[in-house]
Order: sequence, then C-alpha cells, then structure tokens
Amino acid sequence: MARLSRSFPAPATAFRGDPRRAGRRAATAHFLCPDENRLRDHRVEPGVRIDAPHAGVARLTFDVSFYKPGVNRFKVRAVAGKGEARRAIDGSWFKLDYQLPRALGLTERGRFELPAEHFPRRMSECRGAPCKDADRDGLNDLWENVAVQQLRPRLLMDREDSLFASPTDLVRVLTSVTPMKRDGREYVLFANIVAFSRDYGHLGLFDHPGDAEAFGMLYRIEPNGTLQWVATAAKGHACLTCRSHYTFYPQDFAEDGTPLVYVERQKHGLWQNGRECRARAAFSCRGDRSLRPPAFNVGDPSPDGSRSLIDGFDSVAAGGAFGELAGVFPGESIWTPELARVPGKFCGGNRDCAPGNGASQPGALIARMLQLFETRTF
Ligand SMILES: [Ca+2]
Ligand SMILES: [Ca+2]
Repeated sequence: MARLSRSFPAPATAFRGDPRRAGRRAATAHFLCPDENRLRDHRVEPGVRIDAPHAGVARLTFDVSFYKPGVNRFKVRAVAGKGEARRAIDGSWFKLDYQLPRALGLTERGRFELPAEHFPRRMSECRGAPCKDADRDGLNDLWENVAVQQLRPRLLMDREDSLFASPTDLVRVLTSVTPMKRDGREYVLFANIVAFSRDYGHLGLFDHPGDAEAFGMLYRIEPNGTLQWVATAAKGHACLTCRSHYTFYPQDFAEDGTPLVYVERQKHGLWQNGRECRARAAFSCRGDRSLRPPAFNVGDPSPDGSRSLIDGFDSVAAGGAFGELAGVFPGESIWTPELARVPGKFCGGNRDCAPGNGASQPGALIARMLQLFETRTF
C-alpha cells in the first residue's frame, strides 16, 4: 500500500481563484463541480483560504479534488460584498486532466486494491473534498470511477466482425458499481453493459440496430480492504436461434490483471472464459483482435432515476464531464425509457429502429443483472 501511494500523485490539487475587486471583501465562495450535470451535486466548499498579495486584491485559494480519471472541469463562483451591496464574481471553467497509472490497483489476477489513503471506498471513511456520493450508494464516487476505469474489460473480438468495417459504428462500456451484502460480508458488483451501435446478425439474419450485451463481475471485500473476484455472469448465445442467457464461469484475466471478455462474431454475445466460449458458443469467438473501449460509471438503478449519473446521451456535452460519450448513440438513453428514441429500447443511435427490433435499454439490463446476483448463492 505504501509503495503504491508513493508511485502516483494524490488526487487533489490547489486552485487559485480570481482576484477580488479592490475595496470588496469575499463574503462567500462556492466551488462548483459540474461533473454530474446537476445543481444538487454542486459542492459548497467553506474552506476557502484568502490572502492579499497586493493592496486592494484578495486571492482565493481552494483545495480541489479529482472525481474521476480523465478530464475534470471546475469553476469558482464568489460573492463579494461592499457595505450592503453584493456582487457575483464568476471564474471561467478550467480543466484538469488526471491520468491514472496503467497498473494502478491491479496487483494480481482477480485482485483489485486502490490505496485507501487516496481512494477511500466507503463514504463513511472519507473525509474532505474528494468525498462525493452522487448516486447515494454509500461508495465514494471517486473510488467507483477509478475502479470502473481500471477494471474495464479487454474485448477479444473476431477480426472479421463488421464493427471493424463500419467506421461510424462504436462500442462503449456502461458500468454500474453497486455494493452488496451477503451473510455479513461485503461485496461490490460491477454490472457492465457493452453497448455496440449494431448487431450484425448471422448470415444475413437476426441483425438489428443497437446491441446491449451484459456481463457482471462480483468482488468480495477482504478484511484488509482488497477486492477479490468471486463470480462472473456473462450473457452469450448457446445456440443459433435461441436468445442469449447468463452463465457463470471463471473469469479470464490477462497477465496485467485486466479482465478478458470474448465477443461472439457479429452477434456480440459475451463470454468471460475463452475455453467455454470456444466449446459452447453458437458463434465464432476467435478473439484475434482486441479492443478496450472507454468505460463510464453510469450510476445505479432507482425507480425515479435519481441515482443515475448519466442518462440521455444527447445531453452529454463534448467539452463536459463525459465528453467521450458525446455524439455517441444519439437519441438513446441509459435509464429513462421515455428519453430513448424508441421508448425502453436501445437502438445504438440508428434510425432504422422500431419497438420490435432494438435491444433492451442498458438500465433495464443492469437492474435485471443486480437481481440475478442478489438471488444467487456464492
Ligand atoms: Ca457512489
Ligand atoms: Ca454506484
């Protein structure tokens, strides 16, 4: 743990705000973190330090924290007062890019451990600015976001898959990180949807716009805080004409600890184990071309959508928090049926979609995956 903590920077830095106008005093200053695109998630930071480098100028200094790997956007808003008068001072947006070391947390196959001094897992153990829980699951969102990034799968595809011949077709991983409890022990479930623009079918049949494939990895929390893999369910096709269904097999990991997921040619059913895929899948799982798409923490299921972090794809701004999702799958949504091009469906951003031919919405698949793990014994 100590060795790890010295090998990368702590996820916090200092920001110096705009000088205050001469003759005014800073009454309040708010630090805004827009990453979840909702006002209620903006964080008020009372701990602003003020010094005076020159006469008539006050400088505000904030400690700010990263909430996720990649680009984090920040803005400072202050209210300056003179007598009874108040004046808002808005800083401009600025960005900090936080790149994780590739091997962070991946100590050995099937184990995952982030240094707790920088990435406390539970909100109850978290102190200060980096602590945020916008999806209200008790897990610190920074920990969730880093875990999603580090444990995102490497997809082993068939090099003949039409995805590689369709430059506008895309694939993204949408992940819900959810704590679970069993017999007094703690677990974390990574419920992943691998979302493709299209399912290319088999020999010209069964193709459809939008393809949302599912696999979930369950980790047990060891007494020392390490995550230990215990089970994976992945949804693949065991015969040409049957629907995909979940099977539990041991998870394959690469030597560097990355989870490996085999993808059926054209149909994209998922298998967490290469041997089982080759033995049982109805479609080829040659795995001779690999791909590791970006993954996003999309929040957790809730009846009113209040625990989602990302929902409608059209509301994702290119310069915003989840910029790599901007322009991807236009007209689709993760959680809210009514926000989708075809309500309740995932069409991969394609217009040739109808209630009968799209995939199920990612949020509905995630909710069903949670039920699957909640009702199974390990
Ligand atoms: Ca959380
Ligand atoms: Ca979560």
